[in-house]
Amino acid sequence: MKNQIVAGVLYQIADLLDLKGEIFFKTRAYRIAAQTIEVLDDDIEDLVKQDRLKEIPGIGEALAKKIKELVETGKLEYFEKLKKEIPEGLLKMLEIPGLGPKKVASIYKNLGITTIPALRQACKDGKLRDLECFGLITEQNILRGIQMKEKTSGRVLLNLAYKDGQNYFNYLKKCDKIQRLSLAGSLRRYKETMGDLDILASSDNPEEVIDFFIKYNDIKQVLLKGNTKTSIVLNDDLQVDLRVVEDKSFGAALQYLTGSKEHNVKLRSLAIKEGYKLNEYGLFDKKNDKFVVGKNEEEIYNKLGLEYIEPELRENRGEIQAAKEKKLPDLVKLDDIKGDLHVHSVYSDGFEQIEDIANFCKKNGYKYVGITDHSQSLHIAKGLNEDQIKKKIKEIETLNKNIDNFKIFCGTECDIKTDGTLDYPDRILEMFDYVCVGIHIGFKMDSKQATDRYLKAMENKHVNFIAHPTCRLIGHREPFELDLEKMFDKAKETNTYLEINSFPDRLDLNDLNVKIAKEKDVKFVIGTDSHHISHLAFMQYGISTARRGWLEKNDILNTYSLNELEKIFNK
Ligand code: DGT
Ligand code: CA
Ligand code: CA
Repeated sequence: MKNQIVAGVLYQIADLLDLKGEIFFKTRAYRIAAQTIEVLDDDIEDLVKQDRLKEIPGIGEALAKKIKELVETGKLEYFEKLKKEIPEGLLKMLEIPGLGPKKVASIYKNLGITTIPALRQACKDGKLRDLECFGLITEQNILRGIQMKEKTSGRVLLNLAYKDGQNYFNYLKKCDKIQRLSLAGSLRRYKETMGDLDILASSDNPEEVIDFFIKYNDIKQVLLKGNTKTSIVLNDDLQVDLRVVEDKSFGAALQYLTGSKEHNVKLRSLAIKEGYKLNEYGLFDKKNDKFVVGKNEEEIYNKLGLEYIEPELRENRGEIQAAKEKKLPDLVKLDDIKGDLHVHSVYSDGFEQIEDIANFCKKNGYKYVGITDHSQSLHIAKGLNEDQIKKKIKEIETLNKNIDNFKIFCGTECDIKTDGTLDYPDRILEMFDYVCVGIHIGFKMDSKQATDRYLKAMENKHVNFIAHPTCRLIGHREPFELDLEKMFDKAKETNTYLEINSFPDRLDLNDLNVKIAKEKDVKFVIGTDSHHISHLAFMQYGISTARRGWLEKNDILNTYSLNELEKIFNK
């Protein structure tokens, strides 16, 4: 059984418990275990076989027993029982952004509603506004949430698609009939969500390649099997399309299949202007249909008078013009990152000791790490009071004495209160090496309130960067409607960096906003917001967002050397 299936069951248990009105900590334990298992490198089946489940942080006796039952029998009695208690449609209703378990339970209890269409109708008929704790605004928000869910549903987050894509790719590499192989489509462009995966292969024996492709062991259904194309659905419901072409067309096909559609349309019209015809088989002379180039993408771009354009830039956001003028950015790379400045430890709601985090970071080539635990008012996340901060600073000082060529910074992720003041007074903020601030409660604000809250926070001279600025959760919570123009101007004026949060359901700021902010000369931090060591690898998704936002190395604080960074923090 796949890690993702086990994680899926745990998520559903958490939702069901929420609907039953169980306490926060019980449901949270299931969610955290699910998050951890989802990104685990180890196969959950192996861990069960080797009796090693309890090595996973956050998994105790009771949870280990349930996972074991689920993996060994394919079923979990506890889950089945819960599902019988609660109508299935309520779980679907929980997926509506802005609708929590308390409200869903109340809608069910008072109105007997168990499906989204019935809920939509009830909102339109004005039946919800009279329930306790509801109102006209809630009704409108729910309608908007339903719309949003319809917009994103069926799309898969980058990290999960990436894992599926890599696994399939590694399997296909073993096919000796394949000459060249590449991921394509939105995954090669590292979009934040995928509709489906696209893979391209070149071969003289396309049918044998397709036979090999559909023998993959994670397939639920074969949708289509042609001579040079096939589509399947994986067990986790993600569709994968394979296209097989002759090797001389590999570059042209890769260019076509990588997209985006908008980029391709623009490129094709440029080709026509230049006297060519471009399609997935190659670049052809318009007059006599003679094949010009097609083996590599570079040749095609170059023939059209362009520099090679990295896949992440191919969204028709000015990249073709920039390629013509040789003004494409020199995109930042994962290797440029020298450390992570947004990491939680056991001091607040993270899972590991600072020492373990630091050793892991150092082993993986980082030069520094910043531990940013939550601030005092965030009780649910075990925010730190003054005594705990002092203890943490001491501990970090001691650790730093015993570790060479590496530095641990003591930071904080300080909450910004509703009035824009910070959760610690200046006297305490001064104790940290640096300060990151973010909004974690009090989300109900109009555009002006939200913007003002940030503008005020940025006025505080201790603030170095803003975490996950729009607070969106992809598919679950809409971003704040900020006046970004004002935000970016203030960030520039106060020298406040903005975070690209790498958590796959955040990616916040997103690619578009990053590009706009960069045009205003704003600088960035790429943080992972890790609560577990396995989350540190999310850095790659922050990097892909940065690349999609046209960022170069120098735009990003945590590409700086330890020396340079210390200078900036000491200013
Ligand atoms: P997705 O799957 O929604 O996340 O996004 P993509 O970009 O992977 O789109 P997909 O899978 O429908 O198609 C893969 C690529 O094929 C796309 O990026 C560009 C190319 N393509 C698909 N349809 C068209 C089209 O109608 N015109 C052109 N020029 N290219 C297309
Ligand atoms: Ca696709
Ligand atoms: Ca496709």
